[in-house]
Amino acid sequence: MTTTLSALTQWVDEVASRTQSESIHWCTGSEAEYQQLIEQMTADGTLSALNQDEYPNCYLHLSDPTDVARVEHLTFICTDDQDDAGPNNNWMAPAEGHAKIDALFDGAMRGRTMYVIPYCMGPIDSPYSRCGVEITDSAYVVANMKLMTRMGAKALERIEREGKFVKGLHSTGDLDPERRFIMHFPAELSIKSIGSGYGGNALLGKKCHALRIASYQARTEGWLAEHMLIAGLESPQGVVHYVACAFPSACGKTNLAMLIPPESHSGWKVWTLGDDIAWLHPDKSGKLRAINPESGYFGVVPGTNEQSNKNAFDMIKRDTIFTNVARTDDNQPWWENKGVGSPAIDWQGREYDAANGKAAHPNSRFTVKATNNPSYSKLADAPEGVPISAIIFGGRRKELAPLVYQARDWRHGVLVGAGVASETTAAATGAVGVVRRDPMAMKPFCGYNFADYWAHWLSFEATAQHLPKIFHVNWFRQDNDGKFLWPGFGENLRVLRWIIERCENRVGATETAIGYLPNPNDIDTADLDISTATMQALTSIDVKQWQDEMAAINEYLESYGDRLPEALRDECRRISEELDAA
Ligand code: GTP
Ligand code: SPV
Ligand code: MN
Repeated sequence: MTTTLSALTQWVDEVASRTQSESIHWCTGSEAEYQQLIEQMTADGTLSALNQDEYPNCYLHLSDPTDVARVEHLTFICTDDQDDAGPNNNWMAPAEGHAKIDALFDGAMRGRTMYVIPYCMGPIDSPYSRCGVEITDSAYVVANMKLMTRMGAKALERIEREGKFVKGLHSTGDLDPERRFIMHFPAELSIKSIGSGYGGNALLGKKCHALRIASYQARTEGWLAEHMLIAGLESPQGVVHYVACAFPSACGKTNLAMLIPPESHSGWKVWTLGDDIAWLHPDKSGKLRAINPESGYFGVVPGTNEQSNKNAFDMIKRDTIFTNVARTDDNQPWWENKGVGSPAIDWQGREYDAANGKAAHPNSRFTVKATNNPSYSKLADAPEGVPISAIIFGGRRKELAPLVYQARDWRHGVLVGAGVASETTAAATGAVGVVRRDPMAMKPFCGYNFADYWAHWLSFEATAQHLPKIFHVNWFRQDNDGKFLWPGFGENLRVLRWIIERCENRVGATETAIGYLPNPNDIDTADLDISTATMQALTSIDVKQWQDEMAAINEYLESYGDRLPEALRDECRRISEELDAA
């Protein structure tokens, strides 16, 4: 396989000559190709087969121990003007970025095969989809891209037809963290990444293309590329509402996207459209429609068990690539809170010893295609996407943020999104558990200045008449002993029900300075073991704490200077004044 598109041939030739790759493999995306790659990787030690009786077609990859998560400090947006990247991004001038990373690509693929992966983000026949080509020297990346994207011949056909594609160049390099960079050149629709084999750094269709480059494109084209799950919530009456939820990394998107209703909620059903990324477009009727650009899940493994997420637990029993989990003595994958089995070998391939810390890396991941999910919605393949009733922001806040509240209107909702803060997780290298601002859960993923991004969000008020209602949730409030106040997981459906009822104007609410909160009895907890006092704490606000929070949000927003939209400044002031009056 080669291509009729000269721009692509030219680029492939250029890369081959710079990197000195030994051979070129054009990926077709066929099952046979996938199996051949798996065989090759089990032969060379990149993968090892797991217990094939219990986990058919499942494999384990143990990464370099210094290469286990996203590296935000090594991720750059290269725009001519630094202000276009904004205070939310690391910046380098494009010429400097190219020079720096090209030097690392010189000869980087000597003795290695260079894989050319044409891929399509989104249903292959959707006008909302966008294509790219990733060149990589990692067979592990190819196999993951096969599960995560629509990859191969069909994508190449579309690319040849359109003549336009995002260029992603990747090499694992020597895995030295000192020679690791992930650079984005939005104006050139190009990405260059070297020195890491880890998901978000190496599967360039995902965060690099579908969020950073796509958000930049979306701004000029009038849509939104967001770090959101998409799920359909079906009532016992058969009415389905689609929601899109933006929670920061490792804050519960995968879990919510495949939620199993509690026993008391028979007749309810949750359908998964996506667990990480949503592309939202205003349609002719003034609604926002969402597609999931991905076709697989790259999900957090630890914590996945029969109780917390049975759909995921079952889904990853076959056809799955595990990265950095532990193994039992009969070669089954194992992780913290799996609920069954015990570790024999840890994620670094050592005999398990509790003194060495956790058996599975806290950011160990599974890769599996979406169609293996028991709650998979066929509409994930619909070219026109699904209409969104509610946008739900959230984060990990052990204090302050109530279980749920609703923004007064779109403009207020944009402020709620811009003010999101969350405790950091193991999804990125660095300290865990530190509260930081993560607007719209996009801090690591917005390809341009957040101030311009908020202005873009605000602009939808004028272009789409039937915008989704906007909410904020927090499953992570804790008591003084560090125990979660809310049971979470499947029980979150109770909160989603209130959200739907609000969308349908079927339930009242208490109006507060920060937005609408549920009335005490409007969240159904009849069969839950949770006290009235706890529910009271979860559905009320502490005015003093919120005054401080609004001051912190205001200070954060002001750090964006002149570009900050006046509307956000006004909203912030309005809420602070209402809190002062309360
Ligand atoms: P990325 O893939 O990194 O973008 O993350 P994600 O948002 O999809 O996170 P995921 O759903 O994988 O959740 C990560 C962690 O949050 C796991 O350890 C879960 O067990 C935990 N978690 C998810 N939902 C809940 C919840 O409702 N309550 C509590 N307490 N923990 C939750
Ligand atoms: C995240 O960190 O938000 C992820 C995992 O979804 S990764 O694709 O590695 O970025
Ligand atoms: Mn994510």
